[in-house]
Amino acid sequence: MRMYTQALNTAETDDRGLEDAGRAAQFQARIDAEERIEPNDWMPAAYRKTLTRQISQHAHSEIVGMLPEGNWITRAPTLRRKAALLAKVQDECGHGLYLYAAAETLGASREELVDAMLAGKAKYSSIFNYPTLTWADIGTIGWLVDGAAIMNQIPLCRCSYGPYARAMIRVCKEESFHQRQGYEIMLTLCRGSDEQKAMAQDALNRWWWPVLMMFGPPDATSQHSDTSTKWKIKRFSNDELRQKFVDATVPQAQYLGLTIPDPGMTQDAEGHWRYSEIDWTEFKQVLAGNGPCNRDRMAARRKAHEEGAWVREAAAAYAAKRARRQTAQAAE
Ligand code: FAQ
Repeated sequence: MRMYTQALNTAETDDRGLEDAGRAAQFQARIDAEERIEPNDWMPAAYRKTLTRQISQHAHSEIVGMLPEGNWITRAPTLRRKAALLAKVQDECGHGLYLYAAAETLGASREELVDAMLAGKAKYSSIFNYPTLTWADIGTIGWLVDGAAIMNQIPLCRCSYGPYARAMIRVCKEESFHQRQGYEIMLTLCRGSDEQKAMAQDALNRWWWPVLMMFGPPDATSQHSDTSTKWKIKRFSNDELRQKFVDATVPQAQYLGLTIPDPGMTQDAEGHWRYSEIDWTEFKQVLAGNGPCNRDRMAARRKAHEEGAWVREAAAAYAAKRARRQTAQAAE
């Protein structure tokens, strides 16, 4: 369903043979002047392509990201925890929907974007390929995964592409609630029994390194960073955001009385926490589909997509019926 693209210029009409040096220079001048690019504005085909890639992968991450936490909704320890977790998981679904809508303004249909993910051609965040073994994992996801997401997404509120930047504003507000609910779960566990504190430490041990990988490969090997920085899609590099996240998180772990599983970590003269080498082989393995839960996640999404086919068909049939009725009424 091409809900948002009907009134927009298509890639064929606005990119056709017009990508000359003059237009590209004008486009870059608009970016440099901090102007927002909107769906009907001329844009280089590569800008459209990289944004469609990033926004759709971001959307897939939100949707696949519902699975690890969804696994704990029926097992949350109290009614209050259950209500908050349910609301958080629903928020993630909403984020996926705003992001698909933002990607559609670039001319791709929702169907083709989702199909690319289900076919394994489009990525989603590596972090959602790890299992949630205990209740402390739910606290850790809110604290660290949402914490990392906020660090990455606050600058995206100033991204050069209008629909993406605007979607990020609401997403970030909701993520900050998620981060606090996660931290509060951790605080409760850390102030609880020895077993509860050990459970919190174990979750931190398992999630720390995968969370650092969320920010993407090191700058030296990040293939899209140069162009995305030039186009002000990215305002900070992968390593810069990773460092900001580590610096913000160390005092939070200290307050909880938890130990970050990196004995080599030291604070430099400027106050930055220097962490040890990340195991990029693990990251590559997860991206290649060999993480602990990749197969389960893809199977769950394919099943949900197949089981939801009748809902999409019913919605499309109803939309067609309404459109026919409106045309008939307009003709009266
Ligand atoms: N996982 O050249 P770069 C959330 C890929 S938060 C998988 O550096 P770029 C909230 C990258 O796509 C998580 N793939 O790429 C939530 C590229 O491959 P490609 C989602 C990764 O785009 C919380 C290749 O590696 N957030 O969902 C990862 O300049 C709790 C080379 O990398 C976003 O998507 C990774 N970690 O920078 C939900 C934020 N890192 O596309 C539920 C928006 C890199 O050529 C529960 N995205 N790759 O096949 C971004 O800011 C950027 O895309 C980066 C990567 C920073 C992720």
